[in-house]
Amino acid sequence: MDFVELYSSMKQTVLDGDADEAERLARQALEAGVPPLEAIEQGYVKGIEEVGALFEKGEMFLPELVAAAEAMKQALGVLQPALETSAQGRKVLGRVVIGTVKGDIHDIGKSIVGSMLTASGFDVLDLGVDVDIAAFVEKAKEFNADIVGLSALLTTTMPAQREVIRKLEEAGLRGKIKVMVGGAPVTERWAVEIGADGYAEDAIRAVAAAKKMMGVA
Ligand code: B1M
Repeated sequence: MDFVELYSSMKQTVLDGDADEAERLARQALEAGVPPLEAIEQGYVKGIEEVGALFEKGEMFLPELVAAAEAMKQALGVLQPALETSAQGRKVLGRVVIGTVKGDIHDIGKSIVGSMLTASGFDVLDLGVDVDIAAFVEKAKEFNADIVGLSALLTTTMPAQREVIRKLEEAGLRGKIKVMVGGAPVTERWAVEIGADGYAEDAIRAVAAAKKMMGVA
């Protein structure tokens, strides 16, 4: 099977919500030497994007969306550790606390961004999803973070990004901690409006933005 065919099968496993097959193909890809990020982006992400479009048009429903996300996560369970191993033994570029904001349980993109930052030499503390505004501030202090990364996938949860920035300001931490925002509905314009230090459209750009914030770009 060539890579193009493999990517197309990966996409299909997400559309079918077939978690076992998604995982099997992820293992096959690693054995064949496919770069993990390429498998994620050329294969599984294409599937979940199509699922999102079908869901929006009312041609796919919530149970199918859940199954598709499960298939994607099962594959990521195989591919993410492979992404992250490339960071071992390297100099730490910075410390990042990342999470999906309050009210929002979308974790796929945020986790890819976290893995890519790890792979690129950042120390990352992933707080998970539906993270309280105050928890970002507390954990950033505890972890001695240089950057707080806030992911939001819903237009209704984007305002929580602004709230975290406010709380960091109130805690007197904004001079020390940079804030990066992202997620499908988030834009550069929104980032500027809420006073974030950076925005990234995808995981590769998130690494570039984080490096820039640390002055290592
Ligand atoms: Co949801 N969902 N969902 N969903 N879901 C969207 C976001 C939606 C656009 C679908 C649609 O209608 N087309 C829509 C939002 C509409 C809106 O607000 N405008 C939507 C909705 C409505 C909902 C529910 C409300 C549905 C319902 O219950 N009726 C519900 C909300 C639950 C909640 O959070 N409270 C819901 C639930 C779910 C599932 C649980 C079923 C599942 C998530 C499972 C999981 O994550 N464990 C799910 C999924 C899978 C999606 C879609 C289809 C795919 C999201 C995804 O994983 N994309 C999504 C459609 C879409 O986005 N087009 C949709 C792949 C991922 C790699 O991309 O997350 O964008 P993404 O991350 C990218 C970049 O955005 C960026 O880099 C990543 C990697 O390249 N990035 C960052 C992300 N975070 C970053 C942070 C950074 C920097 C970059 O710095 C810190």
